[in-house]
Amino acid sequence: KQLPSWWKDGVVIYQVYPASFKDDNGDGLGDLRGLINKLPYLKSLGIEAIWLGPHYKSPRKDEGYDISDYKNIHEPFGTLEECQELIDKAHSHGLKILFDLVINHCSDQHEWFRESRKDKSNPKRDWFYWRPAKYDADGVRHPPNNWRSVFGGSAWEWDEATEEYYLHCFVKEQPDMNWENPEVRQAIYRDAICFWLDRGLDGFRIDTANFYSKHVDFPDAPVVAPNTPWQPAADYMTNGPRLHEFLREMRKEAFDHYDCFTIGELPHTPRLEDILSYISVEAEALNCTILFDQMDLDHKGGQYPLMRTSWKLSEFKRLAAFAQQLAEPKYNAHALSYMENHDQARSVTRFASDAPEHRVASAKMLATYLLSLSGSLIVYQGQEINTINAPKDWDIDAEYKDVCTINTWREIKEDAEKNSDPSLLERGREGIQLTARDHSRTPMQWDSSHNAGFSTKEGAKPWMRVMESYKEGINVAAQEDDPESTLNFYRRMLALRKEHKDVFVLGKFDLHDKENEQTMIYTKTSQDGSRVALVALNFTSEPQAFDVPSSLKDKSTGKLLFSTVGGKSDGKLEAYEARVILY
Ligand code: TEU
Repeated sequence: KQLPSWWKDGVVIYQVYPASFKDDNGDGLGDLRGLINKLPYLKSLGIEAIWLGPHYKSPRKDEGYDISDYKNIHEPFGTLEECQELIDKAHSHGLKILFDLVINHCSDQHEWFRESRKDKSNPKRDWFYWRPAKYDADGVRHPPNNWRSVFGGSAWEWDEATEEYYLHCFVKEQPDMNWENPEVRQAIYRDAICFWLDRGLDGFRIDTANFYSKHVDFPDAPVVAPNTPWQPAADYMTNGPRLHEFLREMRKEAFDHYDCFTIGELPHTPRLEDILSYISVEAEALNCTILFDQMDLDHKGGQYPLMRTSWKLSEFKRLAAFAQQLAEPKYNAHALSYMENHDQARSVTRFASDAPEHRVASAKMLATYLLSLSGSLIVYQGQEINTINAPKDWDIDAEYKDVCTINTWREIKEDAEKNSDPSLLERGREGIQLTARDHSRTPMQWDSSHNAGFSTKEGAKPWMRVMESYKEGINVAAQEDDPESTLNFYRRMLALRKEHKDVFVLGKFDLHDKENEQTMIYTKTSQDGSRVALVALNFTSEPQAFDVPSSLKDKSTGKLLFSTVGGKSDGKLEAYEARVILY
């Protein structure tokens, strides 16, 4: 079978979060019309594809990851006709377009679940995981096991009417669909996948792609958090015994009928052999994956998902090198890298510095890193204008909207009170300020007008507070006019990536300073070995010495491609400088 070609050599994908990209009709939520009008902007960046976050009909308990109708659009975002127009106009700009595919769970308002919960004999009863309660010696009712939902509390919800629990790995309004039932799988292929590919869509970013097969004997998870009954259960919720079978079937029955690209999100999958078993060409399952370990380095260390953990640059680099292996021809797979998305706070704040004097250099340094990696890449909206996290003086209860933040913050407050531990509260607040998903969900900053140009209609109130940083040069219009802006740096770097495709897109990645905690020095070598790009990054606010790797020392041909701070070609990197030398 011939492989699809449009993504094979690597593509740069721009992720749009529909609620916060551009509000055209003035209701405070982004919409499809707003996005359609911004296609020329996206084209001007030099990206090749768009991934649109969930725009389907949804009660939005988890911002659209709870879909109540796969074949329809969330009304405030627009209509089916506008969606078709978006696909067609993206194509006429030469851009591919991917949607989000959220099929581990649906909304509790989806027709399938409404039927399922009606009564035990309903033909769709078995479309979800219904299980009886457990009763203890005192006759007290308990859920079937101790699994903690990813967003807090038990992963089971009691249904009063039919007196059984149903499983929800995420919030209770996101019931998990029973993939063990072949009718469910066929309905998903038909409604959620083929319906859109038939309309010209180019592929999907597949949400929680390793949750479809779980341990359906539902054993208790080991107790790691003794102060709560609900234990982290990712090992049981993901990568279950039938996952390969399900992914292959979905590929064969749906994706293989189209020239489409599939990016599967694989949380909790750190091992190379497991990853390859899903994404190598021989696996005939997914085309590539979104991995988590590198971007989770500074959080997810314990019981609460947003708690800050200390991270080391050496670990960051090790995980970068690990993921870049997937681009090596010997693995017959495809690599994909990212630094931000709608689940990850802003990279400048987390991995470099968002201080006013450092944020532009930081963003260019991180852009040099990301855009010099082999394979496909995702750039998240706002990343190209060095957007930073929301300021620390934002009141968590008033301004943060994400259900994960809200639940976690509630849990932390309760536990702090219960255990008389005010330091827990402080650590919780600090964690949220650094890593909450809300930071990447604030409205896109287009210009310096009211609401940063996101919602321009008179009286419009954006669904999330707009960050004041738009007044400090973090907006598209201001950066358009400045040749030295982060925005124009992204454009230049994306062009260089194409011009030197042999090293940047297809080259072999070799890390040269594994143990160093201040700098990241690596080479990208073309497959035939004839050309090398040396990338030197300073992750600190102090000047750092760097050594040209010995393999390059005797090459007299090294030519400075660029330095992000106009650096001289001496042996020191300035604060947050990125320098690239071509051999
Ligand atoms: O995220 C999958 C996932 O595992 C998340 O729990 C992630 O670890 C978490 O957001 C970090 O706090 C996907 C979507 O990207 C996310 O937006 C959804 O909320 C989730 O699935 C449920 O659909």
